[in-house]
Amino acid sequence: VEVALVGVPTDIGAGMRGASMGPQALRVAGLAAALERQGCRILDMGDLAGPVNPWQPPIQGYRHLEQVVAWNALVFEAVTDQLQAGRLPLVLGGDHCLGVGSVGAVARYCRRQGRPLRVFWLDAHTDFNTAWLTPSGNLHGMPVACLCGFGPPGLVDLGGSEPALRPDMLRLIGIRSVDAGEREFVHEQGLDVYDMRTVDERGMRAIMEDALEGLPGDAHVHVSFDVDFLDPDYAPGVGTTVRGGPTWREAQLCMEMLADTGRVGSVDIVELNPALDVRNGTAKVAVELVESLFGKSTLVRRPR
Ligand code: DIR
Ligand code: MN
Ligand code: MN
Ligand code: MN
Repeated sequence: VEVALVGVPTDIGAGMRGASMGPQALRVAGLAAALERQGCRILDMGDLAGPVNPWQPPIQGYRHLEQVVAWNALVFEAVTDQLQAGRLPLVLGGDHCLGVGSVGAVARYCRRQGRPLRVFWLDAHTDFNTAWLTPSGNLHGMPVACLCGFGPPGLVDLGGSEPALRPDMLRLIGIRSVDAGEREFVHEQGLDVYDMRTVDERGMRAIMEDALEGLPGDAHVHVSFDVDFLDPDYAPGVGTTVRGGPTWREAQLCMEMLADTGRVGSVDIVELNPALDVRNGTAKVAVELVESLFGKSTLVRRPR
């Protein structure tokens, strides 16, 4: 595979500065070399250049909406370009608001190709807030809602008039922080959420088998990996840590099972905040997980 690294150095959608340094931290942690070891050809497209962070309070439920729209328009275009060139876009965030442009581009591409799409949203949070539900106004808490058609003009219509995703195309894994109003809305919309209680009760293997069930042979799998998915013991370098997340081993299994599908066609790595990290350790963990997502395994394995 040809993998295109697309740097999106933004913290425009977050409540804290620093995720804008994520793309460089991932490069410094050896992302390209790690993927080359898995047989990928790497094209580093460099970083997109969007508006600076004006660091303003929210207006009518949204912080920095104008800038978030501008960044996502750039992301949408860049990801579309890479898909059309036959490459696998690996988006280096940046905060999770960029998921609107990234997944939006993938969804339109799949729709036009007539290919089924399944999106794995690995996160501590459901990211299903809206202007009226959000406790923070931060748009990195809203991308899943935007992709499902609930959000402001400029984001919900990036890829056309219909919503990018139907809830049945999504699998949310590792969830353990859902805001009060968001909780009701997640239930009402019927999102397929594997929260940490479910992971505890059934184990990562069983919940991933469930989440992968019925995946069509020609499906495109998108993985949107919010680094706060991981337990903060393993990944302290994120702005919104929530304890009780997957261990390094559990996360590895999750990535390995996604790799085993052979269907991964696009990936985001988001919310890495080097300003909060220790010796770039969280970026290194993210690279170790992405290696597994691209097929690293200890043994030569026979198909089961
Ligand atoms: C919280 C935090 N639910 C919010 N969301 C985060 O502000 O909407 N998502 N951190 O990744
Ligand atoms: Mn997120
Ligand atoms: Mn999160
Ligand atoms: Mn199920």
